[in-house]
Amino acid sequence: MKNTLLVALGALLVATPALAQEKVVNVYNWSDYIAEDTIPNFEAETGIKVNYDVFDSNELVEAKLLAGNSGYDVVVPSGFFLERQAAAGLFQPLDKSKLTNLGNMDPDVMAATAEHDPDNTYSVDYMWGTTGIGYNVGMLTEALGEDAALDSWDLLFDPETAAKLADCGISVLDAPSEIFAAALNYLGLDPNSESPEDLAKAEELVMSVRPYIRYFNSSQYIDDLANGEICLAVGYSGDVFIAQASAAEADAGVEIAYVIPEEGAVKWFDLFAIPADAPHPENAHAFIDYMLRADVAAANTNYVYYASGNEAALDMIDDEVKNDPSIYPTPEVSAKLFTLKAHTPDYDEIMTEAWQRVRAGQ
Ligand code: SPD
Repeated sequence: MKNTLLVALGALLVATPALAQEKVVNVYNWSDYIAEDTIPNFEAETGIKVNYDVFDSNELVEAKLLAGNSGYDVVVPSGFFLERQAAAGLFQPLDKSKLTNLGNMDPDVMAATAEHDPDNTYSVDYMWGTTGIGYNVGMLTEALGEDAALDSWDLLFDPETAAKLADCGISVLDAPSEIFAAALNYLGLDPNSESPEDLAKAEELVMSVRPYIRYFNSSQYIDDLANGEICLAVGYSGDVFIAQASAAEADAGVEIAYVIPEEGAVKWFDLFAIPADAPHPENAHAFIDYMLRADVAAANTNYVYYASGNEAALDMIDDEVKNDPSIYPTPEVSAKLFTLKAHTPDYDEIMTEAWQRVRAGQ
């Protein structure tokens, strides 16, 4: 009798996950990507406790999702990774009836993210941005001279220029798809090329400046730029602005700038999605819906300086953020931006090998 009851109870829990759900949501988001009070406000409003983990690379999220049983309810990969993750069945379709704030989204952003996720079946945009160059204005002027052009990928990819910056410190994102895409674009090749010959040319270019690169990391550069430990970082737009704001606050004479180089740069979208095996899908929807509220989306963008995918938030986004062309690029600059497509497994393999050689410098 006791056993029958236990089995029946177990079956009920499996059949009705919503009933069984604890008031918990496990979120895995990029580091430095949310306002300080967003999580406490959500918890106070909903009674749902947020376990919040951070990552600084798409590869890390993908590895966790592929391993399965990540325990995460909400993850935030970029579109060009989500594209193949969705195809591999790693997400559950969003239940749009539970996303009451979906109507706040910018239709242009929805159309752009539908290129990665047709009909936005599995995902909705959080923020978007570019991968460009952050630099210390004083240090670069001193190393390169007053008249040096500070708006070109030459700063990284021209060996003569990079050599002059080696002492003050260059950092590069540990993000092979993005760095090789920037290199291909600089060489006048298709940034989405999967040709091994093109990859070899991109590798050769990055290798030519490898001796001048101090490190590869996708988050350390924020503090290092702000403190004057490095003078140039290939980085994500908002992260460079965070460095800029903390340098200004420290008032120690460090001035940081961000540039979308004239040759063009990657534009990416980071998307909320719910893993297929998420333990708390109801709470995941509640969390995503909260993040889609106009006031919440505006507060996050005002704090981290990335463009919001939320159109209704625009009125509440600070003028200095929404009028900054490095955050919300003008149509002229936008025309130079390009998006990335998911790589095939075969290309991924040779690209990863090439990246290991670049990192090792041999
Ligand atoms: N600190 C937040 C960084 C967000 C970066 N998103 C990266 C997208 C990669 N293409």
